[in-house]
Amino acid sequence: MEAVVENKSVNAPNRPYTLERTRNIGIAAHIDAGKTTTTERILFYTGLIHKIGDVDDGNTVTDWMEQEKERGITITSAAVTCFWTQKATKANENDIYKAFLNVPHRINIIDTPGHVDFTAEVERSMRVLDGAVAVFCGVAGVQPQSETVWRQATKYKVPRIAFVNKMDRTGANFENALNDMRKKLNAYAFPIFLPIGAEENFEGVVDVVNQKAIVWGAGDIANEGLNYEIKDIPEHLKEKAAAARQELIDAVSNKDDSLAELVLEEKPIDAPTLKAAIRRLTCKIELIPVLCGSAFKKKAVQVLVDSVIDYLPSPLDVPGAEGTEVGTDNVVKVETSDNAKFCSLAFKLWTDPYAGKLVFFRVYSGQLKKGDTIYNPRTRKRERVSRLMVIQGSERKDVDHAHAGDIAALVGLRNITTGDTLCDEDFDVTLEPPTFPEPVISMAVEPKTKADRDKMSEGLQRLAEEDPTFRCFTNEETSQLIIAGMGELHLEIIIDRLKREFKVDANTGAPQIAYRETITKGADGEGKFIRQSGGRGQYGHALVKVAPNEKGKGVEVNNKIVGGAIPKEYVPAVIDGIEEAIRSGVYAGYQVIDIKVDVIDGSFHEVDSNELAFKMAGIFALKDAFKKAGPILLEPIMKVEVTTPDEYQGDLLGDINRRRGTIIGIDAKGGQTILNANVPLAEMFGYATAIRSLSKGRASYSMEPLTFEQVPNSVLTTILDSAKSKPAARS
Ligand SMILES: Nc1nc2c(ncn2[C@@H]2O[C@H](COP(=O)(O)OP(=O)(O)OP(=O)(O)O)[C@@H](O)[C@H]2O)c(=O)[nH]1
Ligand SMILES: [Mg+2]
Repeated sequence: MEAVVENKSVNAPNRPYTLERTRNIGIAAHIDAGKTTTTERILFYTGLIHKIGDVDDGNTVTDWMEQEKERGITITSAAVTCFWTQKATKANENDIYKAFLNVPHRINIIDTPGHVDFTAEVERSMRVLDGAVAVFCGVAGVQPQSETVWRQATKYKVPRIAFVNKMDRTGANFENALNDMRKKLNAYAFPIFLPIGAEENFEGVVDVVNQKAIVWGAGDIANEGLNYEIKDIPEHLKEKAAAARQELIDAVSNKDDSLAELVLEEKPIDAPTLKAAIRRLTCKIELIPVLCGSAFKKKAVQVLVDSVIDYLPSPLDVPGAEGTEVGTDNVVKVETSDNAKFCSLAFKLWTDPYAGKLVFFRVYSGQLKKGDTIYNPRTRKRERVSRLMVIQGSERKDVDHAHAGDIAALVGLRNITTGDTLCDEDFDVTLEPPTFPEPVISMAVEPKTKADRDKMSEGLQRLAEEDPTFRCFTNEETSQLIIAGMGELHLEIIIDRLKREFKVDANTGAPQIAYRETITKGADGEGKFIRQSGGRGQYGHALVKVAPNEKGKGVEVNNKIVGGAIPKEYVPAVIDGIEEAIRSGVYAGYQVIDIKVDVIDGSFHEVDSNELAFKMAGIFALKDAFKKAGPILLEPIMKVEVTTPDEYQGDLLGDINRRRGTIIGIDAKGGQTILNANVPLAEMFGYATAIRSLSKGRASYSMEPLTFEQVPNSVLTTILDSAKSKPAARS
């Protein structure tokens, strides 16, 4: 057994599980790959729950929302804490080397949704995790959303292991899934477990490192997968297993010098040496160990948890967080240690039916005690922490302490939004918040009874606080409430939550495209709001400079006034005006994105100046500059993947062309043709019906938001005209 060296200088004496013995992991995958089922099994084997639930019965721990239970899909990510000790209790289990045998570990797991409409949940989870289990369907292999979550994990530098699930399903093929990973994800992926049998004969796995078989027995699920046996590798797999071990050693020694040395000296490689080298590479994201199993049939989940401990990093095995000193560009290292100043990131807000408002946060350094005061550099406000909590299985458990590397929840704090840094007041840094995509679809909503209007806007406001990809606002011209989100399902769930949690029934309009406006060059603009005709007048005057901001960087408004051209007390009013104009759009009434605005000059009048006049001046100045800055309209572009029998390929391609689509690739897989294309969302309404009739119901498709691109001139006029006649559609 590898000794767990626990570093006293970073671990406080009172923490129950040291940093070395902590794993923060996410489970991420395409929709329906089996993330929630896998998580549920993990919670059962780790002893956190005593009865296994199933997604299809609507009784799993992590899919606890009513909408999740009813639909059998995950909507919101759930963070749960569990505990695992690698054991050798079965006969011959000592033949299997486990790197941390008998050492108790704490695992924080975040089960994420796979549906594209809830991609923000994956984004925020990846931001705070140290490692991930990427789950793949053994039949379908790498699916479109698997690529997306893989990209998200890469973006946040998250080490991962791959779990090829559903090995019991008809058509399951481990090799295909592995090749898919190598080809489509460019993954340096190598099996550390091989399947024994497949489909209804899937029995268990070959442990490649230890060259042993672990078998759950065909069809035997009555024991909830608790009984397994350690056996010799079956005769027919011996050669394959030995080859896999050799391939693994070659792959690892290609990248790991110390293993390469042993190979060169032709020394035998024992399991501890090999495991340690695999762990080093996995933590550096240079290798993806691949496992397989069937979560549903309760096979090979224990080896998955053992592998999480063996290979995925503790908070100390990944580079420490970095923050920016407030008000400067100075990068500050945040030391992963209980003994450093407190610094954490709030990554999720959630109104819990039992506990009230929860703020989930990840501690990067220092410790937090009940009764401590935390500081929020964004608002420059302090708040006292009266309650701390962790979620264990379905229980909410009060705790007194949170340490470096922990994920926990604060209860009852108010002025916090997703992505806020919470820290010690004398450690004034901000951590990089997760970034979220822009909503692509919008619709008008109104309460069924007029009296509910206030209740409805309050409910929508609350839901928008929790979900950074959901927006709601009032259209200034029509006074209609508009909601915007990542897809029709996303908005449907919002309306449903409004009804159940806020008791407001709503009527909705047809979904509309959430176009955006931006500019292509820099320009200056001037705004004056001057009324001086007897009596007390109005005087506001501002000059601004606008410039395009980097794609995805959003809106930045800065005050660059020098020498009091606009008195300090009126600058916020100017900025307020600018922000209002940005929200309601200039060119065609759609929200403006990716723009930098500097307030550079202006003038004032001793008597007639006031806040309102300066706000109006801000609005006018922004509009003036924007019009001169080469404004363009942007539309959401979707990544579309169509799977079809060969014979319909021609018709489907023609149809995509008519929808202004660009074909990215045409591949063959398992006797089907896969078409990949980028298509404007505006052209995708009604696609489900079209594809059905073009392929006699045999083709299927999935799509997800990819980016925003300029609307071509050929369709611009139509959009501008309809925006004028239907202001409610704008967002
Ligand atoms: N045959 C088989 N079915 C499985 C397996 N794992 C999960 N399923 C089934 O696949 C369906 C989806 O499972 P979930 O666990 O909800 O999948 P998920 O990845 O959490 O789905 P989302 O959260 O909605 O993205 C359910 O009907 C499960 O019973 C497996 O190993 N074998
Ligand atoms: Mg799920």
